[in-house]
Amino acid sequence: MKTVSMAALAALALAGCANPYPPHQGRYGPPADGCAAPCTGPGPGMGMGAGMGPGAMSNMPSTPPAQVSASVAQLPSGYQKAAAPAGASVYFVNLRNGMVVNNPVRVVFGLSGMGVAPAGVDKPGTGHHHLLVDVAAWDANAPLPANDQHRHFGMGQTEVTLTLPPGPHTLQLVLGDQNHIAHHPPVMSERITVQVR
Ligand SMILES: [Cu+2]
Repeated sequence: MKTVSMAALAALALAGCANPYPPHQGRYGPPADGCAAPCTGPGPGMGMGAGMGPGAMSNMPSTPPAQVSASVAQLPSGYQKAAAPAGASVYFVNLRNGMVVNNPVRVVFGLSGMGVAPAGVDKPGTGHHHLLVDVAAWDANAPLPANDQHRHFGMGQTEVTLTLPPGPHTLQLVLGDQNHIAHHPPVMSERITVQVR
């Protein structure tokens, strides 16, 4: 009984991962990266996820993924997008879907398989962080806008503390190249919802 239940959970998690993110679009869900974990809770390289198994997170409704355009290696302008190595991932170090948080909200960005470089620096295998707040759709083939909903960390910052209006807010991390364009394929985190008190 226990085995069946676990298998069913795993199948659900895998289905939830694979459907919204075809392999050419995203990279945070492949089974090799631990699909079942990042999709439902703790991602790679997190110390605080140990006590939060799938059971603890199962009560929290998952956040619908953002609509992301299918990434192309080369833009119509001829611009060659920066390549992301296989297995690269970006993730929230200290936040999980469904968390209740107080202002100001500290958001720590995690990155594995790539390095952080300031905007404007052309170095293969690097990028800078972008935090998308309440963004339901974005273009993987254009520079990310710069505004309160699309926050750039072009100095190479790996965390931010921000004040958000009370209520639910979605958060997603996207790595961008020196020109603020997502890599190919995009390196993006799970989209999560936090409840700000
Ligand atoms: Cu940027």
